[in-house]
Amino acid sequence: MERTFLAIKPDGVQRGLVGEIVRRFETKGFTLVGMKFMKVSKELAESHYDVHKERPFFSSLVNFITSGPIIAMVWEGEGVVAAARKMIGATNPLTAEPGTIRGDFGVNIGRNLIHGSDAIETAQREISLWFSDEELVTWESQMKPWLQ
Ligand code: RTP
Ligand code: MG
Repeated sequence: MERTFLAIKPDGVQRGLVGEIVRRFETKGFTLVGMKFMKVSKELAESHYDVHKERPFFSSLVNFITSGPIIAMVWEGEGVVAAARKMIGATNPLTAEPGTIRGDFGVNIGRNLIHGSDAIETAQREISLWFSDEELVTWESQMKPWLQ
C-alpha cells in the first residue's frame, strides 16, 4: 500500500495546528502508520532538503526546520502521495487554494506549516530517512469493511 511522509513544521506546532492538520488526513480516510514529536538535527534537515542545497533559501530553510519541534508522520492509503500534496496546497500559502492547509492557514512561503513528499520514490526515501522499521505500525481498522 502506498505511503507518504508528512511533517508538521515548527510554525504548525507553535500555532497550535497539530490537531487540525492531523484531523484532515484522518477524516479524509488515510491511515496513520507512524508519528513522532521531535527536534530535528541539522544533519537530518540538510539530508531531508538535499535537493535544495544549491538554492539561495537552503540555509534559512534548514535553520527554520531545526528551530523548534516538529511532528513527523507516515500516512498510508491509495494515492496518498498525490492526494496529500493536494490537501497541503501550493508551496506559497498566498497562492494556495482555500480549502488546502496552506491556503487556509498560511501567508508566508518560508512558514508554510507542513511538508509532504512530492512523489512515490521521494516518499520511500524520506520515510526511511525519518523512521526505522520498528517505528512504523502496520494495522487494519475494524471499521474499514464497514466504511467501504
Ligand atoms: P516542502 O518540500 O516543504 O513540502 O515544500 P514544497 O515541496 O511545496 O516546496 P519545495 O520546492 O520543495 O521547497 C521546500 C521549502 O523551501 C521553502 N522555499 N522557499 N522562494 C523561496 O523563498 C522558497 N521556495 C521554497 C518553502 O518553505 C518550501 O516549503
Ligand atoms: Mg518539496
